[in-house]
Amino acid sequence: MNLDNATILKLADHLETAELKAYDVTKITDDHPDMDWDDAYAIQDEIRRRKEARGNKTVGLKAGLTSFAKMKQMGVEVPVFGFVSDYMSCPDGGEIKTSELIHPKVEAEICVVTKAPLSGPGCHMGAVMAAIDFVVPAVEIIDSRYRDFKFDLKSVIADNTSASRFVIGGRPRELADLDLRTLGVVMEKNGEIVAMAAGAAVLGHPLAAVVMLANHLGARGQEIPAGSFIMTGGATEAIAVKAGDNVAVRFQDLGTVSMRFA
Ligand code: 0L1
Ligand code: MG
Repeated sequence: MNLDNATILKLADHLETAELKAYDVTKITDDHPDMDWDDAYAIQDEIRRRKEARGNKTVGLKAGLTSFAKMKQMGVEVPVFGFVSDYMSCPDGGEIKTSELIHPKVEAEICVVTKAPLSGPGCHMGAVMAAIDFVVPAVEIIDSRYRDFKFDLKSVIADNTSASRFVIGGRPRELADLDLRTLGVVMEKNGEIVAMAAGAAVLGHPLAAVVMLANHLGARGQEIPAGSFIMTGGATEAIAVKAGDNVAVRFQDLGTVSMRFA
């Protein structure tokens, strides 16, 4: 690590305050060009610690930048990992207040809930398949705290991978009843199709994101606990939304997730 503890704490406060008060900031590597991957995750861990100390529960884990469309959109080549908190969860068909956000975008995500712990290194698709309790669709609302979504990978990891809100909807299904690679996703905004994809757009198979997450945590002495909700990453590019927009995402075999932005 290249940053001292005081700087980690200061940057966590800087980014989390921007999130909670909904204002944007410049990317933190501008002032800290030597910061490394461990520094970036240490800042994210400190943001998580602050939320939990305040009474917010961590209710899920997320992989981001897992689709070829998102990697291209963001000009990066490796996924990132973050978490979601209880207050980020919004009801299916409900309203999301844009006044609490900076510049939200929506992503269609195939998600899973586990029934057994998963640990790396050495985690593989078979272990992940055996550990899945059910598959469920969700929409993630990302909201980078960085001005104009301009960041590099370390800055975005520190910013908890732009996590902001999420909506779980549709219906849970057993993994054995689905082919996650060919599962189609159609995103509509105000009744018009704005993006579409199949599950294979996420790293060739959405569960590959769970394998990577388990191995990422394993390298840090952590595991995915049983009962974890995991978002595997947007299958399509992220679509910008504003007050007045209605979004519906139709997932083949999993149902529809919808929300309106006020
Ligand atoms: O969930 C995501 O894919 C977000 C990753 C962070 C980059 C972004 O804000 O698009
Ligand atoms: Mg996402």
